[in-house]
Amino acid sequence: MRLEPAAARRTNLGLLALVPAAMATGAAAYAIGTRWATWAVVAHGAVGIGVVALVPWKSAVAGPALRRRRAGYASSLGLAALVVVGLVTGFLHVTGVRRLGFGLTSMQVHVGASLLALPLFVLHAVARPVPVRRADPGRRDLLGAAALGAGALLGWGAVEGVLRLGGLPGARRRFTGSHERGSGQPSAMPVTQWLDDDVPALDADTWRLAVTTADGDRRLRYADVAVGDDRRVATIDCTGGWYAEQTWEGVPLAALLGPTAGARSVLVRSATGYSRRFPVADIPHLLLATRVAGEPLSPGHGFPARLVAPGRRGFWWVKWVTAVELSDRPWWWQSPFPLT
Ligand code: HEM
Ligand code: HEM
Ligand SMILES: Nc1nc2c(c(=O)[nH]1)N[C@H]1C(S)=C(S)[C@@H](COP(=O)(O)O)O[C@H]1N2
Ligand SMILES: [Mo]
Repeated sequence: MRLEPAAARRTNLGLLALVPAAMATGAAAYAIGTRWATWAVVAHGAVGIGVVALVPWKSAVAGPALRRRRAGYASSLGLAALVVVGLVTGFLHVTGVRRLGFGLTSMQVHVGASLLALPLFVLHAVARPVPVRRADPGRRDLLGAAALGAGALLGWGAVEGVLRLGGLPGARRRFTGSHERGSGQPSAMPVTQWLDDDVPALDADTWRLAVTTADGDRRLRYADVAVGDDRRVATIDCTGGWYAEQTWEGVPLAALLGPTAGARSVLVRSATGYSRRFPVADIPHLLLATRVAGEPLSPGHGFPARLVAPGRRGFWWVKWVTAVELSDRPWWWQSPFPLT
């Protein structure tokens, strides 16, 4: 099939809109831990299916172009390969294939391939520019965009329908898209690090928790912290694509920190150097847990103490905590996603 130039242009423009929209909605689905995530997840699914819908048209553009071997065609093929890997792993995750082997989850490969595709996408769109005529989109451009939008939403609904009718595990994913793993049974819950942290072997006798407030510094021992018996049922939801509900037990951060007047954020640091900064308004919801399901934390899950941050995604739940400090920096003074 050979496309008329206007249809080829519409196809490329469609991808020019959809791929950045996929990146943005994917990132939002990652950043949001509350019910609002639903919107990002549904929009992301629909946008992703919109990309799939354009595959036949884009193939018709790319086929003849490939035979011309224009400069940069190899990088375009690399882009196509990464997008295909991203699409396949997106659907694998959704249908419930969580692990791919080599210690990788479908979701990790999905995000990894998509992020690698981003620079190639920018290069490609710059090297093969398509003029965007703002003034007068033609009737067929508008019809095409409307058909693509409707098809994408219908396609998303169809995927969800198939998951439910087929009784597939994907029908039971949380509003973030995550699958349940090890609720009420922490030993069955995955041990997950954001990037490259190793599980440290910390000794309860030598471990200290540094607490910094307006009144100065205190250093607490394990026994001082382990007396905390506040219980919270809360769901940890990893961006790697799993979640678990557990009963966590420990000391409320509010009790450790006392009055917060004058402070704007609290920094929670790990023995590994990993840290997250929270707005002071979060403090009433935060718990420094020493136990889960009635047992001390395992080393993998954060022994001696880890943060429980209900309503926030897993990467906020700092493990192996060694310091909590009130500070006058705003909480957003940090990378939106951890860098280690
Ligand atoms: C998922 C995103 C995309 C993929 C996987 C993709 C892939 C490809 C491939 C494999 C080719 C053929 C090899 C080549 O000539 O480089 C190609 C050609 C082309 N692409 Fe893309 N592309 C994507 C998005 C875009 C976008 C956003 C634009 C422009 C806004 C665009 C414009 C073009 C143009 C103009 C050609 C050359 C057509 C010709 O020479 O006849 N592509 N694309
Ligand atoms: C080129 C970029 C991307 C494309 C084309 C894409 C496409 C897709 C597709 C087709 C699905 C399956 C949707 C469904 O059937 O409901 C999916 C799922 C998902 N993607 Fe992406 N994606 C991209 C980038 C990203 C990025 C950058 C992130 C995160 C930072 C991300 C996070 C997710 C999540 C969390 C799901 C699961 C959603 C659910 O369970 O419904 N994606 N993606
Ligand atoms: N110090 C430290 N804490 C961390 C991480 C990390 O890499 N280092 N990963 C976070 C991420 S991404 C998640 S999902 C949870 C996982 O907790 P779990 O291993 O107890 O399941 O820990 C969080 N706390
Ligand atoms: Mo995570």
